[in-house]
Amino acid sequence: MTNKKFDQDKLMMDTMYWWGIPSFFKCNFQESLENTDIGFIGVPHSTGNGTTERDQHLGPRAVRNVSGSLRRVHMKYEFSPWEEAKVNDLGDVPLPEANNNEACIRDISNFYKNISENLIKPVSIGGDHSITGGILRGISGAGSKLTNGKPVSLLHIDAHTDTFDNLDHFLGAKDSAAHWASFCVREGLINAKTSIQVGLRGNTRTLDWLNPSYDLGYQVVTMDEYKEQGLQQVIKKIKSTLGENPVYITFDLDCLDPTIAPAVSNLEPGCNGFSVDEAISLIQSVKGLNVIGGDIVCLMPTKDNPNNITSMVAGSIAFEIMSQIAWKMKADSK
Ligand SMILES: [Mn+2]
Repeated sequence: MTNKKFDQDKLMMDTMYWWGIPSFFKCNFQESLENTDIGFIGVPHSTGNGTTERDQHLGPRAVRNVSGSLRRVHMKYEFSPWEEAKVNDLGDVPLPEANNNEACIRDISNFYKNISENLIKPVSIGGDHSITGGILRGISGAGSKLTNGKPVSLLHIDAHTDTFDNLDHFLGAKDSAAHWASFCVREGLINAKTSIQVGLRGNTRTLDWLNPSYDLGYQVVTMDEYKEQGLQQVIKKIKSTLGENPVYITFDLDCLDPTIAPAVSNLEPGCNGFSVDEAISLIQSVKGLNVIGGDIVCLMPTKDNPNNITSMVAGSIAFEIMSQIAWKMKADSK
């Protein structure tokens, strides 16, 4: 078989998720950090959220498995992100002390310091939501090359605030999935005043559950407020909040309606979550902004439907975040 024919055949087969080696989006897999603008990274961590079944470390593998079929062009922006940026699968963060949350967060942070040093914009697949704390310790704030030493403006789409300052620990985890959104503000990694939490919902355990977010200075749009104000108004609010700062997007899959994302760790079945269209539109608020990275968290593959719908949705969200970064690179190169 000639090389040309093989290349043509491969091009055809590469669109099948079940053919070949399952890297993220069938990207080139490399452990070296060379020649990379955007890096997909797996963070197989699940000891930062002990409230649920502990299967969130299986998330990266599940998204790798299905994401080959999501290697597509961006119809709305009319471009191919894969052609605008050098995008590679950089593998998984090694977490040899997997059952020790604090050790894992330290290891995640060290891994991502190296990512930032190499000016790679990471799109990470978790893992529970505590990974965001480790990632931001690596890539944001004083000394960060990716943010020029600044804290990030955070676009946080989630059913929960993750600012549970009142808890000393979360079933033993301190730098936990319930704490990261508060300690990152105190450590100068997130500028809360230019950050926004969107989609908080459900009947909570206490009436004052939003107070720590307000006290820290976050802009907050609960699901009830979203329904009152409408999508366009909230998009305006996101844009005006984030401003021209370096932006980080963190997407907790539990912000979605449980019917389209059943395999998440902290289901909120009491009221509707976002549709995929709404979630994608919220992410597209950052079009043209300096997005330095993002993550998708709380996937629980062992709870997924047989068609892997939650993993497919997680992959689609990862594609959207990556596309925002690639779009900005395209705009800047003109
Ligand atoms: Mn969360």
